[in-house]
Amino acid sequence: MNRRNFLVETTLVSAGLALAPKLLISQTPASTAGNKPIVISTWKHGIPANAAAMIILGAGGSALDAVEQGVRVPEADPDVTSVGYGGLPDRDGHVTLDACIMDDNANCGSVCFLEHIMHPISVARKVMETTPHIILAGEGALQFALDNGFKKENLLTESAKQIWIKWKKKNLIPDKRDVHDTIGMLAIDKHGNLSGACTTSGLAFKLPGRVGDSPIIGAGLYVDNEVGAACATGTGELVIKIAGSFLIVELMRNGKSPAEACRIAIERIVKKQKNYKEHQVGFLALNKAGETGAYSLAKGFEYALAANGENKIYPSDSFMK
Ligand code: SD4
Repeated sequence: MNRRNFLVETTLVSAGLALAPKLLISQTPASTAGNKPIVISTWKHGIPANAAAMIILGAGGSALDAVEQGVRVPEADPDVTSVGYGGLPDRDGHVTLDACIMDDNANCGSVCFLEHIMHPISVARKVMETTPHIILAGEGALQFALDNGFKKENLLTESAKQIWIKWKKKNLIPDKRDVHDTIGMLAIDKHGNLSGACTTSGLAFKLPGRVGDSPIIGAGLYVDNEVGAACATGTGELVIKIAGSFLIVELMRNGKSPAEACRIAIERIVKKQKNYKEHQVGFLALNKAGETGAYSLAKGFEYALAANGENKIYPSDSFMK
């Protein structure tokens, strides 16, 4: 078994997904323009996350509350090995988390290199709402969380630990296309206001101290309530280099559709990054009119879209076919 298959298989089996029934995949979503509320999020774990967000939006709640509550679902799910509790650890066996949130007034909050806290997204929201700062990191972020009533917990599940031990023993170099699956979520509420959230345990087996794109405003997430919102998943280093989510929002400001904007951002990565074939990056976008779009570097990126009374998985178009 090559190292790519090893990682895929061990991750899937540990997540209980290998035997799970296949989710129905529709090819193209119907247009969502004008049909508020809408929630869009990355990967299959976006389905239960969207469902939680839609409960809030359906009751007339804000996009901000919806995205926070939505991404808390995979954060607390031990079977999701790329977000929060159950996330795969860094090289030394520590689960370190990155998250950020942004609202319709350009307020934002972020935490990075945070350990022991199940819901980094809610800590990021607290940073946004109760401090004059935007980003808190590491020990300082942990202390802030504890001071604000968050509980210190062990986030390394037995199965994530076993995957890490196996990885160490075989001395495998993780394939950069397999060790991600951040949840990024964008929502528009019934008033037409946009917000977004992004939360992850980052690249599995990363160097201790490494921070990815997910807590970086403009890279993993960006929201401009006049224009639209975007978020990212995949190799964070590539996303940071092009300020991916900000770039997509600016492209939409200049008239591109969400899908075109995501494609142009991926093409920018291809142009600038010689070894792009070794990576995966996926972008999602949602504009003020309620149109959505997605595009990825490699095949296999999927997203969950909840609108018009449905909540379904769709495959993203990709640069590498
Ligand atoms: C990162 N974008 O840290 C994230 C990776 C990811 O699950 O998708 N994580 O680079």
